[in-house]
Amino acid sequence: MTKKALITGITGQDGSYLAELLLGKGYEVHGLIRRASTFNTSRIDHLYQDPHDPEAKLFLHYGDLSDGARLVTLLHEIDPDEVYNLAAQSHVRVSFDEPEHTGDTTGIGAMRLLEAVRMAGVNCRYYQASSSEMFGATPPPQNEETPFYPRSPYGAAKVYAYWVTRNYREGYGMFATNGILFNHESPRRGETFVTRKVTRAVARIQAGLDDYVYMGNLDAIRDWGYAPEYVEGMWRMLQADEPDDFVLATGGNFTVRDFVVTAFEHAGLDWEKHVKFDERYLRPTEVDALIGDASKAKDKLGWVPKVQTDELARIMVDADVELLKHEGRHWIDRPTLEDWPTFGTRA
Ligand code: NAP
Ligand code: G4F
Repeated sequence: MTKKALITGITGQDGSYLAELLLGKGYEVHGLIRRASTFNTSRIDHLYQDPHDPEAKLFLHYGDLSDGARLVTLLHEIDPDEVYNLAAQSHVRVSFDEPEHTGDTTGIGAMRLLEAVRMAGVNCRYYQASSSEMFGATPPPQNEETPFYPRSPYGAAKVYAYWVTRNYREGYGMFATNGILFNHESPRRGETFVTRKVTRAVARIQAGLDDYVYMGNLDAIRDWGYAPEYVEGMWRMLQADEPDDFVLATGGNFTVRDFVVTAFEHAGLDWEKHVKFDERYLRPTEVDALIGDASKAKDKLGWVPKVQTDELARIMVDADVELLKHEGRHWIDRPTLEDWPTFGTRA
């Protein structure tokens, strides 16, 4: 029988790759999308299927993690076998500007969805998109046993979502799993996360559209992997015999500066001529170092990432150079992040 999956956050980076993966495996995929004044489906437009086609396998539904009643109705109607909760206000810097909204969607939103599963009486497996940001100030290497010490409203909200997921597992016997994912990127990464900001800037500078990119803390260490591999790990977690919690990471150790150097060198550019410091990108509290130990996922799920951070940087630069060629006029007309005025902070 065809399996059904519901993905919240289907319009985001991970949601789009996960939808692709599940459609490829023959799933019927349902995605939760927010109503917006402009279309927000650009990452999944290539997956479009005519809903009147009897063979159609991808369906989108309006909804929001802030609207619990809507979630109950949808779960009742869809009756999914697997639910992937990927929706969140996912930007750490922005969470300092919007702490209440971040807590409401990234934290309490997970509880609303779990409670909706329970209230709708659906027998499904649940995946929670937990984050290495929960480790925050606890030094690396970090694994499933590492204590949490979140350093942002986002990290704190994810800790709440993590524990409520465990609580529904232990309290109601739900198959509810936390994937504790370290940073993962791709050409579909949002343009204000640091990797994409850098690779997009490299493409623009190489094309002569910009001279500089302005950045914050270059000393932070991150463990950056390749998003398509990580969504495959999410799926593996829900195929396991038992619900559990798993770290996904490469174990790599790259500073933001290392990523910058790799990306600029790949395009034949000297980064020191083009990267400037802007203190508005600094955060009130920083997470200095995240380096994951994914041994448990390797042992129990057979999950092993292949793409390391240097290759990832090159993949993303190549993709942004190509994008600029094909969407040249759009990129030229579109303001860069630095063009927009802000009060005090920048994302
Ligand atoms: P992303 O690109 O920012 O996508 C976030 C998705 O959530 C978008 O589809 C967004 O919809 C949706 N969303 C936001 N608020 C919502 C709400 N109130 N109700 C319903 N949908 C809402 O994030 P991502 O990188 O794909 O990450 C996926 C998940 O993994 C997130 O929960 C993130 O916090 C977590 N995570 C990510 C990483 C990483 O490195 N990428 C690492 C660890 C954990 P719109 O398109 O309408 O904005
Ligand atoms: O790319 P970032 O904004 O990602 P961050 O804060 O690590 O969060 C991402 O990964 C988490 C997993 O660990 C996810 F849960 C979360 O949803 C998100 O996907 O920043 C990475 C580092 C930070 O240390 C930041 O201070 O880059 C530093 N940085 C330096 N200059 C910058 C900039 N970050 C951004 N966004 N923009 C800059 O100009």
